[in-house]
Amino acid sequence: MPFSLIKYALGLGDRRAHLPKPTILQKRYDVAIIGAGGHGLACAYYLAKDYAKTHDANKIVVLDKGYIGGGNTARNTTIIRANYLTEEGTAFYKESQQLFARLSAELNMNMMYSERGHLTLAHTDAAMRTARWRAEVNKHLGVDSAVLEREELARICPQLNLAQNVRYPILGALYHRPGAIARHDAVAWGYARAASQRGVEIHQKTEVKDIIVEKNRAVGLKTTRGTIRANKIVQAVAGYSSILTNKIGLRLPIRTVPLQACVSQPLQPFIKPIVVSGSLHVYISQSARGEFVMGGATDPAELYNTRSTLEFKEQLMMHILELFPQLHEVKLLRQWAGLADLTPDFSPVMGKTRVKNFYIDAGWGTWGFKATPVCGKRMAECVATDKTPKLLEPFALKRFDDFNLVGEKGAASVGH
Ligand code: FAD
Ligand code: PYC
Repeated sequence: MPFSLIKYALGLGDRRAHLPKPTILQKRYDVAIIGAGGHGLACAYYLAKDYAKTHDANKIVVLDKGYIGGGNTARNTTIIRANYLTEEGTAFYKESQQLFARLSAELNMNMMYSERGHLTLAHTDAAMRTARWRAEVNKHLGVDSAVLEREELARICPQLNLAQNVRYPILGALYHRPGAIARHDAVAWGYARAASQRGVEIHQKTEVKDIIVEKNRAVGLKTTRGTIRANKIVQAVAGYSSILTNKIGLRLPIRTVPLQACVSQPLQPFIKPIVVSGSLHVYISQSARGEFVMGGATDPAELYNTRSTLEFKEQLMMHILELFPQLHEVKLLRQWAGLADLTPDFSPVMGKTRVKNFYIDAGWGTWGFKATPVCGKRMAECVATDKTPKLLEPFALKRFDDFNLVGEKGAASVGH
């Protein structure tokens, strides 16, 4: 355990869990952020911390129609990795992984960041080829990734069924040693508390109904608690992204579909790595509490609903039990869904838009939790300076007009 965490064991950590309550919504803010998920809160925190000279933290507001971290942040399965397929993606997620590794100390809250190793199984020659491709791109950018043959795979994850007389025999895997998991609500609450301690207002149960645009410039928001004016507006509402931007005629190339996951009863930890099979559309990891956290492919049709289905569970278990037959008597505890905002190239959309002073953070589909720190930090830079940071350039909304896509489907983990 790092020394910086020992203070929690001794009860010396920061115990101020509650946020100061903002009561009234002011009439005017410098920056208004829509969405108190990990992304909106991280952006508020880095704005308040890194740009205090130009942006008064007492004039930054975060608005959420629900509660802090209650959207996809609460529903995600917390896989953090940088083993992407493109140079742009790998460099971006690498910075996030580095920020995540220091986040407990930065926010003075235990994120339960736990490096497990991340295995992407290959069941076909094509999948082995993609694994080799990813390993080469990753190594080139200083990200620890390697292709494993079956013997090494058996050493890293001896619990995995490597028998060849099964429906989908495993040929090998991409191994990403720094692949990690963390505690999702600690991430949201850590950023919320740290932003709020710097003066940022966070208003829950405050839905944004419309964005006010005058002469192609975003100037305010209509909310369920009244209208506010703001110099700059950031939208970080994940699955609901198109609903809001459609109101101002800004079309996003995004489809919203449900993504489901589930968790088992806890067992004593015995599987260390995170195991993903892109071909079988399943993944599994064992949490610090011993629960198996499992997920599958996105639902096939567009829908704004977070219901759970029996088909999902049946499909998922069919393949999970082929990979880990020893789990056949383990009981499921809970099942849930979130809303994935999918882009055509499986990469996010971040930065400025054609509407002046309106910044977008969207298109996070099934992959955005791992990006929370880097996206927050770089979006804050973009908003504060009104310049697009180098790391965000490839992810501009404009890429869909220029056909300059950042194709990450082959590294998406979840099937689509
Ligand atoms: P959210 O956490 O969804 O926050 C958006 C907020 O905006 C919500 O709180 C919502 O209430 C609010 N909002 C919406 N509309 C309005 C409005 N009009 N007014 C005010 N507020 C509004 N990613 C990974 O990297 N690794 C994973 O392992 C992983 N697993 C996943 C598993 C599942 C089942 C799901 C559903 C997603 C998974 N993801 C994963 C993706 C990840 O959860 C999201 O990309 C990420 O949480 C997005 O964060 P966010 O802060 O942008 O959105
Ligand atoms: O992006 O690694 C990921 C992921 C795994 C499960 C859902 N998303």
